[in-house]
Amino acid sequence: MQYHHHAPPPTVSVIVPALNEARNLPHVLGSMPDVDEVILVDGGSEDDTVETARRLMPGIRVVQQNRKGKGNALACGFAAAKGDIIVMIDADGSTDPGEIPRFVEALRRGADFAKGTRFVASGGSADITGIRRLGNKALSLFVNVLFRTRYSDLCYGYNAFWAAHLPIFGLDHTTPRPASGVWLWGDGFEIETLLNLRVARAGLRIEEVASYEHRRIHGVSNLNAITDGLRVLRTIMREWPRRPIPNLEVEVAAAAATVAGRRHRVSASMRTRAAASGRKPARAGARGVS
Ligand SMILES: Nc1nc2c(ncn2[C@@H]2O[C@H](COP(=O)(O)OP(=O)(O)O)[C@@H](O)[C@H]2O)c(=O)[nH]1
Ligand SMILES: [Mg+2]
Repeated sequence: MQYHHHAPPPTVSVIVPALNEARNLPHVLGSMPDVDEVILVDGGSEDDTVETARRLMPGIRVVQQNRKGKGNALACGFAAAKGDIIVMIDADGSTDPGEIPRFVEALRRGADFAKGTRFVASGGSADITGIRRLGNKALSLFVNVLFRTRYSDLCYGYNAFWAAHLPIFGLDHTTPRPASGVWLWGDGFEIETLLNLRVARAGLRIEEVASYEHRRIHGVSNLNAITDGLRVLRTIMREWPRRPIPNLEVEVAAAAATVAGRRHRVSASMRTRAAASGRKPARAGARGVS
Protein backbone atom coordinates (compact mmCIF):
# COMPACT_ATOMS: atom_id res chain seq x y z
CA MET A 1 0.00 0.00 0.00
CA GLN A 2 1.32 3.43 -0.82
CA TYR A 3 0.24 6.53 1.06
CA HIS A 4 0.05 9.87 -0.67
CA HIS A 5 0.87 11.93 2.37
CA HIS A 6 0.73 15.25 0.64
CA ALA A 7 -2.35 14.59 -1.47
CA PRO A 8 -5.14 17.06 -0.76
CA PRO A 9 -8.45 15.99 0.78
CA PRO A 10 -11.39 15.48 -1.59
CA THR A 11 -12.81 18.63 -3.11
CA VAL A 12 -16.42 19.65 -2.55
CA SER A 13 -18.83 21.22 -5.08
CA VAL A 14 -22.12 22.65 -3.86
CA ILE A 15 -24.98 22.82 -6.38
CA VAL A 16 -27.69 25.41 -5.72
CA PRO A 17 -30.70 25.35 -8.07
CA ALA A 18 -32.41 28.72 -7.99
CA LEU A 19 -35.54 30.11 -9.55
CA ASN A 20 -36.28 33.68 -8.44
CA GLU A 21 -34.45 33.42 -5.13
CA ALA A 22 -32.58 36.76 -5.05
CA ARG A 23 -34.03 37.72 -1.67
CA ASN A 24 -33.00 34.41 -0.11
CA LEU A 25 -29.45 34.29 -1.42
CA PRO A 26 -27.88 36.60 1.19
CA HIS A 27 -28.87 34.10 3.86
CA VAL A 28 -27.95 30.98 1.88
CA LEU A 29 -24.64 32.09 0.39
CA GLY A 30 -23.77 33.95 3.58
CA SER A 31 -23.85 30.77 5.61
CA MET A 32 -21.82 28.68 3.17
CA PRO A 33 -18.91 26.88 4.83
CA ASP A 34 -15.50 26.71 3.20
CA VAL A 35 -15.99 24.56 0.07
CA ASP A 36 -14.13 24.32 -3.23
CA GLU A 37 -16.84 25.58 -5.54
CA VAL A 38 -20.41 26.80 -5.44
CA ILE A 39 -22.48 26.46 -8.61
CA LEU A 40 -25.75 28.34 -8.87
CA VAL A 41 -28.01 26.85 -11.54
CA ASP A 42 -30.39 29.51 -12.73
CA GLY A 43 -33.75 28.52 -14.10
CA GLY A 44 -34.27 31.72 -16.09
CA SER A 45 -35.07 33.80 -13.02
CA GLU A 46 -36.96 37.00 -13.64
CA ASP A 47 -35.59 38.71 -10.54
CA ASP A 48 -31.90 39.50 -10.07
CA THR A 49 -30.95 36.07 -8.73
CA VAL A 50 -27.83 35.87 -10.91
CA GLU A 51 -26.58 39.41 -10.21
CA THR A 52 -27.22 38.99 -6.50
CA ALA A 53 -25.32 35.71 -6.42
CA ARG A 54 -22.34 37.25 -8.21
CA ARG A 55 -22.32 40.27 -5.93
CA LEU A 56 -22.52 38.21 -2.76
CA MET A 57 -19.99 35.62 -3.86
CA PRO A 58 -17.69 36.84 -6.64
CA GLY A 59 -16.17 33.39 -7.10
CA ILE A 60 -19.51 31.68 -7.66
CA ARG A 61 -20.05 29.76 -10.91
CA VAL A 62 -23.35 30.41 -12.61
CA VAL A 63 -24.80 27.83 -14.98
CA GLN A 64 -27.99 28.28 -17.01
CA GLN A 65 -30.13 25.18 -17.15
CA ASN A 66 -31.15 24.08 -20.65
CA ARG A 67 -34.71 22.93 -19.94
CA LYS A 68 -37.20 23.53 -17.13
CA GLY A 69 -37.54 22.16 -13.62
CA LYS A 70 -35.43 21.53 -10.54
CA GLY A 71 -34.38 18.11 -11.83
CA ASN A 72 -32.96 19.54 -15.02
CA ALA A 73 -31.25 22.29 -12.98
CA LEU A 74 -29.52 19.69 -10.83
CA ALA A 75 -28.51 17.62 -13.89
CA CYS A 76 -26.85 20.71 -15.40
CA GLY A 77 -25.17 21.58 -12.11
CA PHE A 78 -23.87 18.04 -11.57
CA ALA A 79 -22.45 17.99 -15.10
CA ALA A 80 -20.59 21.25 -14.48
CA ALA A 81 -19.20 20.25 -11.08
CA LYS A 82 -15.46 19.65 -10.78
CA GLY A 83 -15.34 18.43 -7.17
CA ASP A 84 -14.86 14.89 -5.88
CA ILE A 85 -17.97 15.33 -3.77
CA ILE A 86 -21.24 16.89 -4.90
CA VAL A 87 -23.67 18.42 -2.40
CA MET A 88 -27.14 19.59 -3.43
CA ILE A 89 -28.89 22.31 -1.44
CA ASP A 90 -31.82 24.68 -1.97
CA ALA A 91 -31.63 28.42 -2.51
CA ASP A 92 -34.66 29.35 -0.44
CA GLY A 93 -33.13 29.09 3.02
CA SER A 94 -34.76 25.74 3.84
CA THR A 95 -31.59 23.68 3.81
CA ASP A 96 -28.82 24.97 6.05
CA PRO A 97 -25.41 25.11 4.34
CA GLY A 98 -23.96 24.83 7.84
CA GLU A 99 -24.88 21.14 7.74
CA ILE A 100 -22.70 20.46 4.68
CA PRO A 101 -19.78 19.15 6.77
CA ARG A 102 -22.06 16.44 8.20
CA PHE A 103 -22.77 15.16 4.71
CA VAL A 104 -19.12 15.31 3.70
CA GLU A 105 -18.13 13.47 6.87
CA ALA A 106 -20.60 10.66 6.11
CA LEU A 107 -19.01 10.24 2.69
CA ARG A 108 -15.50 10.37 4.13
CA ARG A 109 -16.43 7.72 6.66
CA GLY A 110 -17.44 5.28 3.96
CA ALA A 111 -20.84 6.17 2.51
CA ASP A 112 -21.36 6.49 -1.24
CA PHE A 113 -24.52 8.53 -0.85
CA ALA A 114 -25.31 10.76 2.13
CA LYS A 115 -29.07 11.17 2.29
CA GLY A 116 -30.51 13.99 4.34
CA THR A 117 -33.47 13.13 6.53
CA ARG A 118 -35.82 15.28 8.53
CA PHE A 119 -37.45 12.33 10.23
CA VAL A 120 -34.89 11.02 12.69
CA ALA A 121 -33.84 12.26 16.11
CA SER A 122 -32.15 15.68 15.77
CA GLY A 123 -33.72 16.21 12.34
CA GLY A 124 -36.93 18.11 11.74
CA SER A 125 -38.87 20.49 9.55
CA ALA A 126 -40.54 23.85 9.92
CA ASP A 127 -41.40 23.88 6.20
CA ILE A 128 -43.28 20.66 5.47
CA THR A 129 -47.07 20.73 5.22
CA GLY A 130 -49.39 18.03 6.58
CA ILE A 131 -50.24 16.64 3.17
CA ARG A 132 -46.60 16.52 2.11
CA ARG A 133 -45.61 14.79 5.33
CA LEU A 134 -48.28 12.15 4.77
CA GLY A 135 -47.47 11.68 1.08
CA ASN A 136 -43.76 11.47 1.79
CA LYS A 137 -44.34 8.89 4.50
CA ALA A 138 -46.48 6.72 2.20
CA LEU A 139 -44.04 7.03 -0.71
CA SER A 140 -41.07 6.24 1.55
CA LEU A 141 -42.81 3.13 2.86
CA PHE A 142 -43.74 2.03 -0.65
CA VAL A 143 -40.15 2.42 -1.87
CA ASN A 144 -38.73 0.66 1.18
CA VAL A 145 -40.89 -2.38 0.48
CA LEU A 146 -40.29 -2.49 -3.27
CA PHE A 147 -36.60 -1.64 -3.26
CA ARG A 148 -35.64 -3.07 0.15
CA THR A 149 -34.31 0.30 1.28
CA ARG A 150 -34.65 1.97 4.68
CA TYR A 151 -35.30 5.54 3.65
CA SER A 152 -36.95 7.62 6.36
CA ASP A 153 -37.40 10.67 4.09
CA LEU A 154 -37.66 9.83 0.40
CA CYS A 155 -38.57 13.29 -0.90
CA TYR A 156 -35.94 15.53 0.64
CA GLY A 157 -33.59 17.52 -1.51
CA TYR A 158 -30.54 17.72 0.75
CA ASN A 159 -28.10 15.00 -0.28
CA ALA A 160 -24.45 14.48 -1.17
CA PHE A 161 -22.54 11.86 -3.12
CA TRP A 162 -19.20 11.08 -4.72
CA ALA A 163 -19.16 12.62 -8.21
CA ALA A 164 -17.77 9.35 -9.57
CA HIS A 165 -21.22 7.84 -9.10
CA LEU A 166 -22.89 10.29 -11.50
CA PRO A 167 -23.11 7.87 -14.46
CA ILE A 168 -25.54 5.55 -12.67
CA PHE A 169 -28.08 8.37 -12.50
CA GLY A 170 -28.20 8.53 -16.30
CA LEU A 171 -29.19 12.20 -16.24
CA ASP A 172 -29.53 14.06 -19.53
CA HIS A 173 -28.19 17.59 -19.43
CA THR A 174 -27.79 18.09 -23.21
CA THR A 175 -31.10 17.39 -24.97
CA PRO A 176 -32.71 20.76 -25.68
CA ARG A 177 -36.15 21.54 -24.35
CA PRO A 178 -38.74 19.90 -26.63
CA ALA A 179 -40.66 22.43 -28.72
CA SER A 180 -43.88 20.95 -27.37
CA GLY A 181 -42.87 22.15 -23.92
CA VAL A 182 -43.24 18.68 -22.36
CA TRP A 183 -40.83 17.88 -19.57
CA LEU A 184 -38.32 15.07 -19.94
CA TRP A 185 -38.47 12.47 -17.22
CA GLY A 186 -36.35 13.48 -14.24
CA ASP A 187 -36.62 17.20 -14.97
CA GLY A 188 -39.12 17.90 -12.19
CA PHE A 189 -39.20 17.38 -8.44
CA GLU A 190 -39.14 13.60 -9.03
CA ILE A 191 -35.36 13.99 -9.36
CA GLU A 192 -34.70 13.24 -5.69
CA THR A 193 -36.65 9.99 -5.87
CA LEU A 194 -34.88 9.04 -9.07
CA LEU A 195 -31.48 9.54 -7.43
CA ASN A 196 -32.52 7.59 -4.33
CA LEU A 197 -33.85 4.66 -6.35
CA ARG A 198 -30.84 4.43 -8.63
CA VAL A 199 -28.44 4.54 -5.72
CA ALA A 200 -30.37 1.67 -4.14
CA ARG A 201 -30.47 -0.32 -7.38
CA ALA A 202 -26.74 0.13 -7.84
CA GLY A 203 -26.18 -1.31 -4.37
CA LEU A 204 -24.30 1.73 -3.12
CA ARG A 205 -23.75 2.41 0.57
CA ILE A 206 -26.36 4.85 1.80
CA GLU A 207 -26.03 6.75 5.07
CA GLU A 208 -28.83 8.94 6.34
CA VAL A 209 -27.80 12.29 7.80
CA ALA A 210 -30.07 14.14 10.22
CA SER A 211 -31.11 17.53 8.88
CA TYR A 212 -33.32 20.35 10.05
CA GLU A 213 -35.40 21.97 7.32
CA HIS A 214 -36.14 25.62 7.94
CA ARG A 215 -39.04 27.56 6.56
CA ARG A 216 -38.50 29.07 3.10
CA ILE A 217 -37.54 32.69 3.91
CA HIS A 218 -39.20 34.66 1.09
CA GLY A 219 -41.49 33.65 -1.76
CA VAL A 220 -43.52 30.51 -2.30
CA SER A 221 -42.71 26.91 -3.10
CA ASN A 222 -42.68 25.75 -6.73
CA LEU A 223 -43.87 22.29 -5.70
CA ASN A 224 -47.41 21.02 -5.98
CA ALA A 225 -48.04 18.22 -3.51
CA ILE A 226 -50.54 16.44 -5.77
CA THR A 227 -49.04 16.70 -9.25
CA ASP A 228 -45.46 16.37 -8.05
CA GLY A 229 -46.46 13.54 -5.69
CA LEU A 230 -47.90 11.72 -8.70
CA ARG A 231 -44.67 12.28 -10.62
CA VAL A 232 -42.80 10.68 -7.72
CA LEU A 233 -45.22 7.74 -7.76
CA ARG A 234 -44.76 7.31 -11.50
CA THR A 235 -41.00 7.43 -11.03
CA ILE A 236 -41.25 4.55 -8.58
CA MET A 237 -43.39 2.57 -11.02
CA ARG A 238 -40.97 3.24 -13.86
CA GLU A 239 -37.94 2.15 -11.88
CA TRP A 240 -39.58 -0.83 -10.24
CA PRO A 241 -39.74 -3.08 -13.34
CA ARG A 242 -36.00 -2.67 -13.31
CA ARG A 243 -35.81 -0.77 -16.54
CA PRO A 244 -32.15 -1.45 -17.23
CA ILE A 245 -29.57 1.15 -16.29
CA PRO A 246 -27.05 1.01 -19.16
CA ASN A 247 -23.65 -0.37 -18.12
CA LEU A 248 -24.67 -0.48 -14.47
CA GLU A 249 -22.09 -3.05 -13.36
CA VAL A 250 -19.29 -1.37 -15.27
CA GLU A 251 -20.15 2.06 -13.90
CA VAL A 252 -20.45 0.81 -10.34
CA ALA A 253 -17.09 -0.93 -10.48
CA ALA A 254 -15.35 2.06 -12.05
CA ALA A 255 -16.83 4.45 -9.49
CA ALA A 256 -15.90 2.16 -6.60
CA ALA A 257 -12.26 2.27 -7.66
CA THR A 258 -12.26 6.06 -8.01
CA VAL A 259 -14.02 6.63 -4.71
CA ALA A 260 -11.67 4.26 -2.92
CA GLY A 261 -8.79 6.37 -4.24
CA ARG A 262 -10.37 9.58 -2.98
CA ARG A 263 -11.10 8.08 0.42
CA HIS A 264 -7.56 6.88 0.62
CA ARG A 265 -6.40 10.43 0.02
CA VAL A 266 -8.67 11.49 2.85
CA SER A 267 -7.26 9.05 5.32
CA ALA A 268 -3.75 9.94 4.23
CA SER A 269 -4.32 13.63 4.82
CA MET A 270 -6.00 12.98 8.15
CA ARG A 271 -2.99 10.91 9.08
CA THR A 272 -0.76 13.82 8.10
CA ARG A 273 -2.77 16.19 10.26
CA ALA A 274 -2.72 13.77 13.16
CA ALA A 275 1.05 13.55 12.86
CA ALA A 276 1.36 17.33 12.68
CA SER A 277 -0.73 17.76 15.80
CA GLY A 278 1.51 15.36 17.68
CA ARG A 279 -1.04 12.57 17.99
CA LYS A 280 0.19 9.17 17.05
CA PRO A 281 -1.58 8.14 13.88
CA ALA A 282 -3.06 4.66 13.90
CA ARG A 283 -1.08 2.81 11.29
CA ALA A 284 -1.28 -0.83 10.41
CA GLY A 285 2.03 -2.65 10.42
CA ALA A 286 3.83 -0.11 12.63
CA ARG A 287 4.62 -2.71 15.29
CA GLY A 288 7.96 -2.48 17.02
CA VAL A 289 8.76 1.02 15.85
CA SER A 290 9.51 3.22 18.83
N1 LIG B 1 -32.99 26.37 -11.51
C1 LIG B 1 -34.19 26.00 -11.04
N2 LIG B 1 -34.39 25.91 -9.72
C2 LIG B 1 -35.62 25.52 -9.28
C3 LIG B 1 -36.66 25.18 -10.15
N3 LIG B 1 -37.74 24.81 -9.41
C4 LIG B 1 -37.36 24.93 -8.12
N4 LIG B 1 -36.07 25.34 -8.04
C5 LIG B 1 -35.26 25.56 -6.85
O1 LIG B 1 -35.25 24.35 -6.11
C6 LIG B 1 -35.26 24.62 -4.72
C7 LIG B 1 -36.48 23.95 -4.07
O2 LIG B 1 -37.65 24.46 -4.65
P1 LIG B 1 -38.94 24.92 -3.84
O3 LIG B 1 -39.80 25.65 -4.78
O4 LIG B 1 -38.54 25.59 -2.57
O5 LIG B 1 -39.65 23.51 -3.54
P2 LIG B 1 -39.86 22.82 -2.11
O6 LIG B 1 -38.64 23.10 -1.29
O7 LIG B 1 -40.05 21.41 -2.44
O8 LIG B 1 -41.08 23.47 -1.55
C8 LIG B 1 -35.27 26.14 -4.58
O9 LIG B 1 -33.95 26.57 -4.43
C9 LIG B 1 -35.84 26.59 -5.92
O10 LIG B 1 -35.41 27.89 -6.27
C10 LIG B 1 -36.42 25.30 -11.57
O11 LIG B 1 -37.27 25.02 -12.41
N5 LIG B 1 -35.17 25.70 -11.94
MG1 LIG C 1 -38.26 24.98 -0.59
